[in-house]
Amino acid sequence: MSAYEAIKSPTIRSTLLSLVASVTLLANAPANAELVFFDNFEYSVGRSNASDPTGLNNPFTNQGGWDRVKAVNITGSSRGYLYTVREIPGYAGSFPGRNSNNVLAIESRPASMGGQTDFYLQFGDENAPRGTVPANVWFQFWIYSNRYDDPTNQNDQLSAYGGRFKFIYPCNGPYPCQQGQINWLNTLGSTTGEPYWSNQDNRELFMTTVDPYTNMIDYQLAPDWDQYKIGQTNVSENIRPNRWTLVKIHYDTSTTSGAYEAWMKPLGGQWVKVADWVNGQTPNFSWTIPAGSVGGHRVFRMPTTIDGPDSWIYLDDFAMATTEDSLPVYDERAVPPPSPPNNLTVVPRGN
Ligand SMILES: [Ca+2]
Ligand SMILES: [Ca+2]
Ligand SMILES: [Ca+2]
Repeated sequence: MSAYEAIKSPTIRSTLLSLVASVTLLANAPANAELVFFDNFEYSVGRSNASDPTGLNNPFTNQGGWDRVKAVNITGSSRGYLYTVREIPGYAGSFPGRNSNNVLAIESRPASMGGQTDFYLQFGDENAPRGTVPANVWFQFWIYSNRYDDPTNQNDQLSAYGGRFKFIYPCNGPYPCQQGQINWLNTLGSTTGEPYWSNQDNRELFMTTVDPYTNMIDYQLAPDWDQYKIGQTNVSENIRPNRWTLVKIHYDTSTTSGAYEAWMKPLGGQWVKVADWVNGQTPNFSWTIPAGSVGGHRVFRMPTTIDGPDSWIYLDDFAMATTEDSLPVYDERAVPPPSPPNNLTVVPRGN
């Protein structure tokens, strides 16, 4: 159940209020420090279903805690599928989420179905409280971009990407989100954004952030027409094909001084800070939020519109929190390299 759903229920709301009362007694814990939303995708959604035209009553909403879904296999449209899987074609390892047997599949078909996608999981809605998506918000999820060439051509998943597409799309009103209703747009794609624009390989994914109405974010070393596409300030790590990557994102629009930071960690590897855009700290950068726009959002959708080649992206353990410390921590051990055998006898091949 999502936080927003909880607020709509009087019984749970009173329970929550008493919990809040208890929490405020804990002197060292900020009362608002919490994991706001978490979905481990441990439920079953098929790829061929289309049995819920409302998008309001399906396993994503009933078990995953989302508020609405739109996808070909749920509502009938358009050009994208959202489902859960227990196996990924071409991948033999275990899943990286906690006790994970299921992951989310985000299958985008703009190329084979003739146009950009329009599909999403939605948290909150346009009438939910401001701050349903917190002003100072942390996201974290495991992500896997599949490139699998099936020898039998039954399960080819040869993902590739356009330069940039919406991934986490928040709003304070109806979609498409209007100016003044959106403080940031989280985007993925093959381009690395400002300041480097360094990647040309459309099989690789990088994370960028866009100021959708180009009136707040200014990377001052870029031309004005490009100043609002802030990308990876470190391009040594990214969401590589056929590898689980843990992604952590921080946006802070709780004051007039905006901030965007992001980190990536390969399964078994180390965190790398890949984006560092903090007003007042990052050189040659300003993000000034109009007073009327300071705050969080009422809703977000993921991913909405994707154009370009077809792609298959998998997610596990999607989390949204008000503090970094509230996010799940993974202490997965890197698989040790195999020890060289020391008891073999070399036997020349005969004849
Ligand atoms: Ca899972
Ligand atoms: Ca093939
Ligand atoms: Ca400028």
